[in-house]
Amino acid sequence: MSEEQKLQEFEKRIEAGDVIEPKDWMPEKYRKQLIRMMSQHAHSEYVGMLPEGNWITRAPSLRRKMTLLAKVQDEAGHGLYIYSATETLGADRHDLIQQLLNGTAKYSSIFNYPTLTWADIGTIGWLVDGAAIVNQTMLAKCSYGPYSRAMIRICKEENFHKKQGYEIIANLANGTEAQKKMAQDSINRWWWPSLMMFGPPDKDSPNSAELMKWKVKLKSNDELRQRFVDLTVPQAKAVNLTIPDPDLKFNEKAGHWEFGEINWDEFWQVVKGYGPMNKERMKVRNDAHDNGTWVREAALAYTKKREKLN
Ligand code: FAQ
Repeated sequence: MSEEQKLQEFEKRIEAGDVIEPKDWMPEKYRKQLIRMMSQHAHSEYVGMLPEGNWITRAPSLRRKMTLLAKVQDEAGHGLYIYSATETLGADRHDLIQQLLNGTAKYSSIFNYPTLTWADIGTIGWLVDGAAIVNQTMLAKCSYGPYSRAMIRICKEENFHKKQGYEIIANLANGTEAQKKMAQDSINRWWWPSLMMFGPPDKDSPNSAELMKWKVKLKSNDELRQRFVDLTVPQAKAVNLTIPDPDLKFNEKAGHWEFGEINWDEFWQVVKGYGPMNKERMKVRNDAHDNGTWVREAALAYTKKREKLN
């Protein structure tokens, strides 16, 4: 079969809703797009541990500390599932991690903002995990088997994360004036960066057309962003907190919440490495990697010893 015929067969399978598995023929560009997107996703889970990890020692109760520890560990697990899924496409996770550490790989812009108060831990669970769920529920139905299966489990865990975050925010919102103020301030700071998580507007998204053609993405950046806003505005109202957007209004006819202009200059600055916490995140990630060298060496020595014995 010629390459052209193979591509036609592949696209027919995609059209029919087939799931593509690692040993199936796939166009090189599909493989490359998946490695790009999945590795960025894995890096995001990995770096995403840092803003919250910051608060483990300062959690206000034992219950909150246990929950936060479990959540941060879950994020590490998500990174590992996705790095593994990326390896089914022929990528080597050591290369990918190296790209993250030397600053040549992208990861989600959201993790370059600081966690200034305890309320930020609630807001991250509610808004950031909430946005991740909207995006990843779609990816759980994507055309690449290992990625879609990883997403099913990840979404289940993210749902727990979202609930714990919303619970923190609801408690603060019903607490003292100072607590309510802290919750509101946190939402004011995280709302717009959360909308940016969905990526640039469709008209400026170079990868979307190809990803949608091959059913990696089933919905566009703007469609998912809108879904997130529609789901989240009523949740904010339910706990009497305000979304920091004077242009927010419900369009009865369309059945959607219309929202104001996103600051895309800020988004691109953060993506290019100039966000408030980019340098700090990379330093902490690199230090953790260096400090873990002895663990990797010990694990490798143990494996080699066992191989010799067998
Ligand atoms: N940040 O053409 P598009 C989480 C880049 S996981 C940084 O629209 P695409 C869990 C994009 O890579 C959060 N860069 O790209 C958690 C591309 O650059 P490239 C991560 C961004 O791929 C919660 C360029 O801009 N989730 O939160 C961003 O079609 C709490 C042009 O953009 C995923 O990764 C951004 N926000 O759509 C963990 C989900 N947006 O590669 C801890 C999987 C775009 O051409 C605590 N990924 N860029 O140089 C996706 O769904 C997609 O990749 C999008 C971007 C929607 C993120």
